[in-house]
This record gives sequence, structure tokens and C-alpha cells, in this order.
Amino acid sequence: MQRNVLGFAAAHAARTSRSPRRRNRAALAAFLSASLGAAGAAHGVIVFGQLDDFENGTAMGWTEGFPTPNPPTNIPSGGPGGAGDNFLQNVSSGGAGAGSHQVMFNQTQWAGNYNAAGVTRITGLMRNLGATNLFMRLAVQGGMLNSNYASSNAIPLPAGSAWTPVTFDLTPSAMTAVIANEPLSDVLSNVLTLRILSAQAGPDFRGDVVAATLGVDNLRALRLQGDANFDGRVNLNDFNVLAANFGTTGTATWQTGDFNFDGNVNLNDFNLLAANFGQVIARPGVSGGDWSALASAVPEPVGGCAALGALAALGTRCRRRYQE
Ligand SMILES: [Ca+2]
Ligand SMILES: [Ca+2]
Ligand SMILES: [Ca+2]
Ligand SMILES: [Ca+2]
Repeated sequence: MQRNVLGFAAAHAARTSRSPRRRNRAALAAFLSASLGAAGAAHGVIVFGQLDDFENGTAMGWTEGFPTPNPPTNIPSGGPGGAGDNFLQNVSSGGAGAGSHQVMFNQTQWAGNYNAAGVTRITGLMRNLGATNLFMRLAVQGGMLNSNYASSNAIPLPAGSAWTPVTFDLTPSAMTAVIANEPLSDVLSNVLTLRILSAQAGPDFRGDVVAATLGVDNLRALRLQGDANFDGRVNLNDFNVLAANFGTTGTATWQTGDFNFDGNVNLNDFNLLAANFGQVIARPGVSGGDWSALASAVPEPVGGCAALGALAALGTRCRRRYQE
């Protein structure tokens, strides 16, 4: 298909040029242009906040290549929302051959430039529907030199588990190089493949050979919740954004303080910001919920007290609204 498109572009350019040399040059330019266009189209464009909820009845681009006897499959009911909530299921057979590894990958909406999109974290819900313990990790493959990084620490998903919230940070402190041709930041600027896998022994991208059944739903492209202005830290600046938009209903965005994507700015968003207050992406920060960080974020002593007072007042106002 791609070759047909490229061939057509080159042939068309050759037909429409008069001199042979110009024809050749035009054909080459058309070929390169079509090639670049095709290559660009093949790369996904990850979008901050994007959600895989599988409600469209498809596997949303998640696959394990082919042929496989047990590809990721959309299950129409039994997701975290219960009856009627679609989710993605990936069976692995163990043993040998295609489908034996617990791994699946996506090269469409989860490919692209994570740095430009501001995505440093992926959250979701996972469930172990089988009888074998799973050890969940993400792996990103890409960059210019085909490097590969995987979650340093696995999230355990015991056999028969309920739906469990999972958070995978895509930061240097949370990822380990498996194939280290270039820094993680280079890979994140050009992710070709995102993998979800179970690997017990350590960071890997291949997935263990294991007979297992994994359920996945509500995968979200995210960053530290509360970081409204995308500067990598949750502090007074973000709080001020939330405070300025507090009470918005239906039209709010992340950038205006809606950190759970429901269109509203309310106590739920305040709580998400509060839980991460003082934290910094990609390096150790103040532990979550450390309110002393708020005081140090503004000049002492008057500003700090005023800020703390404003925060307390907002919290009170929020609580009052919720009680009404
Ligand atoms: Ca769902
Ligand atoms: Ca499978
Ligand atoms: Ca911020
Ligand atoms: Ca919200």
C-alpha cells in the first residue's frame, strides 16, 4: 500500500515534468516527500490526557504482532465499572511459541513525542484474571538508535486480584535501560512502541513466559496530578490556577485545574493537587501532602501565612459546598 502511494507520487511527478533531468529530480523529490509523509503518518502522536477505555469495542491498537493464538481482545463487560464496562484482556499461554509471553504493545496512539506532549506518567486499572501472579511493567522503545527502557520496579498483581489502580512513571528514576543506546529523554521524544508486560525478575520488554490472563482498562496519558502549568512541579502557581477556576463546571481543562478530566474544578481536583503538593517530577521532592512546602513557596513570613490561610479557606469552602 505504502509502496503504491510512493510509486504513484513518483510516477505522477515524472509525467508532469518536461526535461528528463527535471523529471528525475521531481520524481526524487516526490519520492522523498511521500516517504517522509508516510514515515510521519506511521508515527503516533501521543496526546496529553488521552484515555484508552475500550468502550468503542476494539483493542484500540493493542496487539502482539501476528500470528498469535491469543491477541489482546476487547471484552464487552466486567471492567472496573462492572456490567457493560468494556476492558482489554490479554491471555498468554506459557509453554513455547507465539502467544506464550505475557506482553502486548501499541504503535499507534501511544507512539510519539512524550516530551512535547508533557506525558511523564501512565495510569490505569489492571486485574489479574488468571491463576498466576503477575509483575506489571511498562517498556518504551524508540529514539533514533532503537533504545529500550522498562519500569525499574514491577507492580505486583496477585492471581485473582480485583481491579487495581496502577501508576507507571516514565522518569529516569523509575525506568531502567534494557537496551541503552541513548538517554531515556531521547527515547521519550520519539517513542515507537509502548509495551505492557509482566516481568518478575527485573526490567525487561519481552514479558515472562507464563500462562496468565490480564485485564486492562482506563489507560491515561498523564503527568503529576496538580501540575496545571506543566513546569514539572506542583506548587503555589498551580494552586493559584485551581483557585482562580474553582467552581467551573463542564468546561474546565487540566490547564485550568481539572486534574481528573471530568470538566469541573472542585474538591476532587483540590485533593489531587494537595496530595502531590511539593512534589517535583523526575527527582526526589518533598513528600506528598507536605504543607510546609507551601509556606516555603512564597516569601516569609507574611506571604506564607497568607497563602496557607487562602488554602485553608479554599478547603473550607470546598467542604462546605460538598456538604450543601
Ligand atoms: Ca472501559
Ligand atoms: Ca496474548
Ligand atoms: Ca506546576
Ligand atoms: Ca475535575
